[in-house]
Amino acid sequence: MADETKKAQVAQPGGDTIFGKIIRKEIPVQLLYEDDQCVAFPDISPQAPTHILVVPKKPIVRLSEAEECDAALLGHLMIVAKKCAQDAGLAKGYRIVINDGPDGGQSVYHIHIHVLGGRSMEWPPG
Ligand code: DGP
Repeated sequence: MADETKKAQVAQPGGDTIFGKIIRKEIPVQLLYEDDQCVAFPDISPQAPTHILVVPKKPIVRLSEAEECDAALLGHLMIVAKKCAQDAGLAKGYRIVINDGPDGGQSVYHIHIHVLGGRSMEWPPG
């Protein structure tokens, strides 16, 4: 089951991902935030007591493929991530993560920000 889920998450080049289906409301999630540019919802496999994903509606594949014209959108995602952390009560702090590519541990090829909190984070990350 876990393997099947993992396979389903990995988009073909230029293809759709599970996040595209979530954005189009083809797959129900608990939406924590939505505007014209992005959505936020809990991660299905939380790595901390609070684990939220902030996903742009524009399907940028990965951070390394983002362009100058995406700068405002990427900044907006950070502000939304901050708001989500505040709404989740993460007053003691939190961690923001963007995984990029195979070595970065990216499994869904539609760029997203992880907001992790509710416990003390370690450094360096694994
Ligand atoms: P990354 O490995 O950085 O690409 O993160 C992808 C995250 O997406 C991973 O933590 C699990 C999460 N995820 C995958 N599929 C789903 C899903 O269908 N629903 C939700 N809520 N999260 C998902």
